[in-house]
Amino acid sequence: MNQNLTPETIDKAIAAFCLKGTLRSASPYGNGHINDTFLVTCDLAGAEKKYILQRMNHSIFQNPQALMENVAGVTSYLQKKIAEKNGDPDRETLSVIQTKDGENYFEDSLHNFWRVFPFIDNTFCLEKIENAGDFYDCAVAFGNFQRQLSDYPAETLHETIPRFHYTPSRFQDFKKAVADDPLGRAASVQPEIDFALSREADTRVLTDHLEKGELPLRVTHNDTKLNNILFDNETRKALCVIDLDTVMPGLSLYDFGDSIRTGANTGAEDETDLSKIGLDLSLFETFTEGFLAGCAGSLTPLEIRLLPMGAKLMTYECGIRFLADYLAGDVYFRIHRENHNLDRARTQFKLVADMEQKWDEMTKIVARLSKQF
Ligand code: ADP
Ligand code: GN1
Ligand code: MG
Repeated sequence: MNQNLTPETIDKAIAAFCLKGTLRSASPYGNGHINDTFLVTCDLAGAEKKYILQRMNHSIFQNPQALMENVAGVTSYLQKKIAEKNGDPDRETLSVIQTKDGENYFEDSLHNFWRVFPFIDNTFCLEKIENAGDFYDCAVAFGNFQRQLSDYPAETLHETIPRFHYTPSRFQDFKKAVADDPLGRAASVQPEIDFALSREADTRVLTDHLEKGELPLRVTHNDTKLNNILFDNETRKALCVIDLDTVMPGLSLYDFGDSIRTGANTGAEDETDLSKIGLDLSLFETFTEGFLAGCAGSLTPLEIRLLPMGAKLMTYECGIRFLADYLAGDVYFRIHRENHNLDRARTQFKLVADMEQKWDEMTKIVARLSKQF
């Protein structure tokens, strides 16, 4: 359990929400890097009723009220869309549980910010792709998520983390972390720093197209890693897109790229044996096919052509974010061991290097599949 959170603090937070039944237990849950997540189990007339309680990461999300306005707006919109298509709005999207005061979140006396979602039962999360069919479903689900939100009033969305995927700013932040080097770590990671610096020109490719008006700004998820999708235990189908904290205007290529980064990697994000890291071209193809199907013809020819760049840039960007955080003293991403963020940065850079080796194949796959859509 997070050191700063006592059972009393957690119980007080739970008591603020309109939950059904009497509280039985609350225990840490999931593998997210950002929020503190708890599975809350209540007893309702002998049956179990479960919820997800989260303490939002307030230093990362500086305006929890704006964040929850986004999440409440997007989830109620999705609920309507899913119901119109005779889907199950209770399982195919999150919904926000209100506090007893009718708010979307609860601020406690210690300045912690809490929210509750219904636990979507009989589901599982994947940390690694076990078969291509799962990855295809994931791609359709993320593509479909983007399409479902294509007519969402984007101007009502708050930017929960400014310039979240604006890679040129991430690059400047990275250079600042190298220059500041508060723990004197930079000298020991010079090859990784050089790898990142030598690819500066890439950082501007997508944003230049965006600024010239050549790429459309869409409502995107922006954090489409594999474990942000719940799969149905019974059907093994991708059921629900979760972790909606960064739903904001963005590029379709961000969502495509972040899924390739996490799902088409032959190894784990924090693998220490770099020989296990690489791009699985067959999974790249599977995801591309599913994403194009999920977006159902809504991507422009330039978006499609840039899909390999989306994959490379999201991987590179994540790598410089991990390395910057390692240099800064691990203040952003939760770590579970020494050098965890450095290990994560190394896998991302190895994956980028492998994509560069496989660039022609990636481009050919996209060109071939684009003819079908
Ligand atoms: P983080 O921002 O820290 O990644 P997430 O919102 O992704 O937090 O939640 C962390 C994990 O908790 C998810 O990967 C998933 O396993 C689980 N989870 C989150 N919300 C739900 C839910 N409503 N039902 C079931 N599991 C959930
Ligand atoms: C974080 O919240 P989570 O664990 O799904 C991060 C992503 C990174 C990812 C790297 C809000 O995602 O941007 O790509 O870690 N989320 C935020 O694993 O910074
Ligand atoms: Mg998550």
